[in-house]
Amino acid sequence: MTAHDPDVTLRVRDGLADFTIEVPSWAYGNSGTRFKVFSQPGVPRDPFEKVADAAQVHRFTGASPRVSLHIPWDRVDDYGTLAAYAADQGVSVGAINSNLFQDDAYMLGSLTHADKAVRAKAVAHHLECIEVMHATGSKDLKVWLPDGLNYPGQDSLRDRQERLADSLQQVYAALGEDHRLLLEYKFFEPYFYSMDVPDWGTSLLHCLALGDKALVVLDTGHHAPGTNIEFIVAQLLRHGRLGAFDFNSRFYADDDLMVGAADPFQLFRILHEIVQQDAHLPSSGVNFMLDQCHNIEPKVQGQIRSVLNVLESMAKALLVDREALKAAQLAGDVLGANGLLMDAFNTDVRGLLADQREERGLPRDPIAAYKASGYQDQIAADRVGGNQAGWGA
Ligand code: LRH
Ligand code: MN
Ligand code: MN
Repeated sequence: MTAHDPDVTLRVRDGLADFTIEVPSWAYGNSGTRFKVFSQPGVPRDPFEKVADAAQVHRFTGASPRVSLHIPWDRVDDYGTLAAYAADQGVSVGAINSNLFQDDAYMLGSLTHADKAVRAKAVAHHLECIEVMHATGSKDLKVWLPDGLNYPGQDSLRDRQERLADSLQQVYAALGEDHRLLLEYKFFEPYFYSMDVPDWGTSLLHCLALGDKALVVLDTGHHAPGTNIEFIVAQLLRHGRLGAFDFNSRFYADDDLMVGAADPFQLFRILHEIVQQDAHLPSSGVNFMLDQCHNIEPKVQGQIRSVLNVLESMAKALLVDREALKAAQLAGDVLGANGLLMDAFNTDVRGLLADQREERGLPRDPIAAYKASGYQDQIAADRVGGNQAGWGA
């Protein structure tokens, strides 16, 4: 297979026509590990500057028109002004992420806490996030629950699920008509014995109890090593409950490295399941987001690279000849079916994507164009005293 066959070119162009990737506001601030946060020149000093950086990613890729916010990291006095600024920059506000992991009150839990007053505080935080959604036009409330236990016996596993169901119900009831609640799972960290939403099954059960507007978020870094993530994708799509991805890549834990950097083949396998169920089309409602930190690499460039990595992988997934694959599968042609996937994965689509960008008036090489634009030098000169990702920025 070559990427230049006319029908292949068309399939990729059509498949990517309305495919977008949402970028996170927190990717542009300084970040690091628990050992060291590195400072980089020109990092944003406030949410407006984060939005400006996010807009650069869209300007050069044409594929990332939304930026997710994290509250309170991106708290501002007037969210309408922030949304208007985003629109001026050519992007819009995407998901609103709540934050339950930076308050002393939540040491033993937030939405699951044994004390009703702490649960009420955590629910109230989500009501604030819903207000932000109304003010910015955001449709997705994204909840990652950092609650869990470090020691067996520390609290009742069962009671925590009951409390969580009750808290989530209160949040769900406050959603606007066209809002969705996206519930993210993670199997470990910040607690290490048991997390309260450790896996897709737990997230799905809570979503099913809540109603149609509750969907699961799959963060690719939140599974045990070796987990077959594409199976989870296929299963959630089958039930119409895959709300969003947090894309990133990992070698060991929740590394938050650039998507497609550690295991491009896994990304391809995931996107193959997406394409098989037409979930790359906006009508599927799946929000493809990045959730990454660029600790040691330049941040805007890191985001551009990540968007390109997803587009490349998606283009390869679109190359797979669905009819031929189905025929091989039904015929029990093991090697034929596997060969169709491997051919697609091994096809170099970079030239094809550059051609298609050019057709749309975008740069063939977005990273080179960004570097040549002078934006990075400008922000390094203009912004003195940029902040850590999240905290205070
Ligand atoms: C938790 C997580 C979640 C948070 C983000 C900062 O590990 O993936 O999505 O909101 O990191
Ligand atoms: Mn995440
Ligand atoms: Mn994470």
